[in-house]
Amino acid sequence: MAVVLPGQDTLNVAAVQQDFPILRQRIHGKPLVYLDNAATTQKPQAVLDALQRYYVEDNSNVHRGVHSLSARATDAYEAARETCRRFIHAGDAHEIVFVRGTTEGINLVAGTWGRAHVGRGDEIVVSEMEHHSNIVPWQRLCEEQGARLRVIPITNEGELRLDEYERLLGDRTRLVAVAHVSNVLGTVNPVADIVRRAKARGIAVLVDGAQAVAHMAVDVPALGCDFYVFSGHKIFGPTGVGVLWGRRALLESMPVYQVGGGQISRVTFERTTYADLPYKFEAGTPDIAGAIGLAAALDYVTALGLDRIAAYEHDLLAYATAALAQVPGMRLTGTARAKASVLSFVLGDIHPHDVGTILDREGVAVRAGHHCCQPLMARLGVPATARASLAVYNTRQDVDALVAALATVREVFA
Ligand code: 7TS
Repeated sequence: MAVVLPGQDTLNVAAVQQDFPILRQRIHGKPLVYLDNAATTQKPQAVLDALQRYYVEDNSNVHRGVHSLSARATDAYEAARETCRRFIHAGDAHEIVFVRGTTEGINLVAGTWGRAHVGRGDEIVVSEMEHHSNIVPWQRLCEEQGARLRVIPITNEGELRLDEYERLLGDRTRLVAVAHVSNVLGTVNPVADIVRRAKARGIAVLVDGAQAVAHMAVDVPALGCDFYVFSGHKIFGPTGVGVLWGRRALLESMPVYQVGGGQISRVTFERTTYADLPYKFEAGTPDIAGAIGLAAALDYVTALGLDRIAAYEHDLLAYATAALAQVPGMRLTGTARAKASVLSFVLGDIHPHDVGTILDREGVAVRAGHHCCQPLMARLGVPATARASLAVYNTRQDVDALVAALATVREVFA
């Protein structure tokens, strides 16, 4: 079945669902309604096939062998790098560093660029809505270097206070690190604007794209940032692989991160010189299959069309927002004007973990907890939320199932 309806340029979501074998199952006797996509997405058959094909036909180590399998593995791994480059419209495949995921990408920048460029009295700006992965590496860097972490506050709706942001930027600001899309609030941050204001002062910007890439087209030159990071598993690819993109000149100037095999140029016991980009940051055998699977996922998403995905999810989010608003006791956290695919909520005084557990019994998978955003929870004044997060294979029927299951939750706690 065609995933794009011929002549209509809209997605055939029934066909998209068919591409995801895991969705065809029952949980506690009920059809699975998977609404935990911000944590991780499911994998289409095309990705599963790419992983299988690699291990069945091409498995070998990259960059070292003279034999045919190694050449094929190397070609596929480097082709995956090129697919990643194209996907985010980067200019140069040497700027694509394969990492384990967003967390490792941010740690790499903090541990190398950060140590080289952030010193005593300097400042790093993050926002109140960041995931711990985009807080803790900077906090540790600040502690090590005697620098200071500054925080952009948010409004009650969950938007960044750009006036406050502007005020935070100063002579000592070395880096701004912000999420493209919040994993709790769903807020789509005005990244191009954030970058422009930082760049006007010569400040570097890292964008955490973990929650953006599966939901909207990302064009790093248009954003103007210096680093962009994302995880494969949040865009229908495998776990254990992700991408750090950085401007070539910056990556070239950065000290190495992990050291060892694959990232060196020449080693003697006296001295080691390192390989060129991107290999200087890819020590050890990489996740070859992961990179190939990620490329298959990006090809899959590209065939669906990011703009079509964004339009479809925009409608679905509006439908879900209106439907949840009808649920008695519902408090939606995150009502920014620009939002993507995430609905966090608190239902009366029922603990979000209880909400999540009962929803699971109805076949509906959501996440409950602090979502690795404890400072944001403190700002919202809640210990936790329940979170439904949408992907392109979700439908209005899924939202209806969520709403029906929430009625069951309320009955249990009545
Ligand atoms: N940044 C954001 C905005 C995220 O949402 C996540 C993961 C990360 C960074 C870390 O990504 P990783 O692939 O390195 O783990 N977010 C979530 C979540 O919301 N629920 O589980 C993981």
